[in-house]
Amino acid sequence: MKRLVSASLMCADLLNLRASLRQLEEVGVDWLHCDVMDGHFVPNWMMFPDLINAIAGETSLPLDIHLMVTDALMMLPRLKLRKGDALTISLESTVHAQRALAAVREAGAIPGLALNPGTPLVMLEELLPDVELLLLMSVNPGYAGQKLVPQSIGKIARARAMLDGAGYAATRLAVDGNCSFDNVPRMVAAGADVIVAGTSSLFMKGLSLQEGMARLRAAMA
Ligand code: S6P
Ligand code: MG
Repeated sequence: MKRLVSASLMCADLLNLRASLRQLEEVGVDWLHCDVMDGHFVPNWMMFPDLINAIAGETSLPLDIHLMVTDALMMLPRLKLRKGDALTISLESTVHAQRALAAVREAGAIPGLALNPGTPLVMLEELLPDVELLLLMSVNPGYAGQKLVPQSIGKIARARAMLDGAGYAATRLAVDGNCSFDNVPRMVAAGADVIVAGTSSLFMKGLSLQEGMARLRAAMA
């Protein structure tokens, strides 16, 4: 499976988002990761539907929308999803996760499911047919710039084995949180194929996006 870089837009220059989008296209990121935070599920606030829809109108790159909100189903009709966009819900916030995943597929996007570091993989078992993108949080959601929860690497390997063993080899496995130049080789070796790139790599202080991207691709090779 081709390994993808999903650039975390909350780490880009938020006051110059249009210019950031152009630069991210130029350096060749694969997806644009849009974090949505509602101040309830996580103690922070980030992108809202109208902003995400405006971004979708401004780029042809697929959007990788990561909902960290208490009510994913309420938000779904407000998003103008395009074919190829991914919409990931947080399992811990969503009582009717199967319904939400089916609604995302029905809306024409790739249905994704995110698990917090403390959520065991067994919670995913009954949802496997409904998930095309599994996003493992390798930090507790809410902020950029946090340290890896160390047991995440083993969890990636167990998740990949679980997916493959159950006949879901085509399901993508994303990792989000402290995907640093040091951590990414271990994440990829464990079976991750989408790397969410934030302040630990692509947007590292003192590096240009070109340098960050080159180092990240090398770490993912
Ligand atoms: C965190 C959010 C992430 C961050 C990303 C930042 O709740 O879901 O997508 O933006 O993890 O990356 P880094 O390298 O600063 O940890
Ligand atoms: Mg995220």
